[in-house]
Amino acid sequence: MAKVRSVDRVAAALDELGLGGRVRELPDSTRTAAEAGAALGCEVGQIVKSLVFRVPTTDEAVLVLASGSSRVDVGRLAEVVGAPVEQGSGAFVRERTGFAIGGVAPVGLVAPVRTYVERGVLGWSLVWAAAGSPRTVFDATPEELLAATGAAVVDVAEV
Ligand code: 5CA
Repeated sequence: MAKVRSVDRVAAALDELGLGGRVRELPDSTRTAAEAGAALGCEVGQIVKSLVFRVPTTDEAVLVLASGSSRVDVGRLAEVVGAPVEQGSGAFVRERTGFAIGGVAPVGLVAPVRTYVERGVLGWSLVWAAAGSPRTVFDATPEELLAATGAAVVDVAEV
């Protein structure tokens, strides 16, 4: 497969989804939800974290799109998945998504990954997600994000 820059992969995926032109490159780091919120001047809850987990028994990857103000409870996620889960290593994240940590996007992955949306994301009219690098983001409504990813909404935040 030809090597395509990860930000270009995300932009192409968004174009195909009818969400073209949404990517914004920022002068400041958006590597973490807190940094992205500060760089965009929005609430940290509006930042969508794209968190990659691994199912040790099957080596499957699971992507959780979580509100920046939520923490994913791995016990609750394991119940949804039906098997124990652990946080994916940096190498695992890169292999399964084609993105480095800090720039993992919900679309434009190198291969399909089972994806869930944490319910807290639905509490905002507009959210921002990473677009393939630690300085790029794109905006979407939660409904657009759900349609783009085909993800189910799940209650996996720590309470
Ligand atoms: N660009 C922002 C959102 S716009 C972003 O990517 N945020 S994030 O939350 O999706 O990515 C940071 C996350 O990467 C952290 O919450 C953490 O779960 C994960 N992470 C950070 N360092 C490591 C590491 N060494 N190994 C595995 N996961 C890590």
